Amino acid sequence: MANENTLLPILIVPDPLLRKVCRPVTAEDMKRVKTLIPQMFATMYKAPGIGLAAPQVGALLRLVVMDLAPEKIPNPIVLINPEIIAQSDEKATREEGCLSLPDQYADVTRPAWVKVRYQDEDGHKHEIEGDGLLSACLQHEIDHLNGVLFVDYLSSLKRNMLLRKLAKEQKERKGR
Ligand code: K1U
Ligand code: ZN
Repeated sequence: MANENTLLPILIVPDPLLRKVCRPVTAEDMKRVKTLIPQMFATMYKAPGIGLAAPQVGALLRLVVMDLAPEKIPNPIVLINPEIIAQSDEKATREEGCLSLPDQYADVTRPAWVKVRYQDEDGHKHEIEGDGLLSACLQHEIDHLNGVLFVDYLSSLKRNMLLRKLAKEQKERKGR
């Protein structure tokens, strides 16, 4: 029987669902979304990860969960229909990983600071802004909602190397 602790399978590249543009969450989706949120947190904490977007678990909705300090004081954040409303011209480069590309990491350059508008589970609007890991994670997760993956920011040489390495490791994993 599924409950709030149910772990959802995380889709792995090249699953075509990871390349879809997700649709906005509407009032009619809220029952499903309220079931999905605790399951997404349980899945993210178990992985472990600091963010998870709904398409990574096969739900093509504009929904993200994040917790930047999962091992310290929990600070779970739910972002429904998030949108970047401002960003800096200044760029920052940091290493990113992705639960849909297990064990693959690369330096990604993005705007250093972003401001994001989103709704909570009660439909109230909020804004969150930040730089550093928060900025990278917000952008990474919102990218997922648009079918964009961090490898898309790499040169084709680096991207192909990383994707070939992932395919090889996944094949080995399945053969075990
Ligand atoms: O969306 C995802 O696939 C989750 C991803 C988020 C992310 C990581 C780094 C930069 C931007 C976005 C991850 O959580 S990968 C795992 C990870 O970074 C991590 C896991 C445990 C502790 C600390 C970090
Ligand atoms: Zn990711």
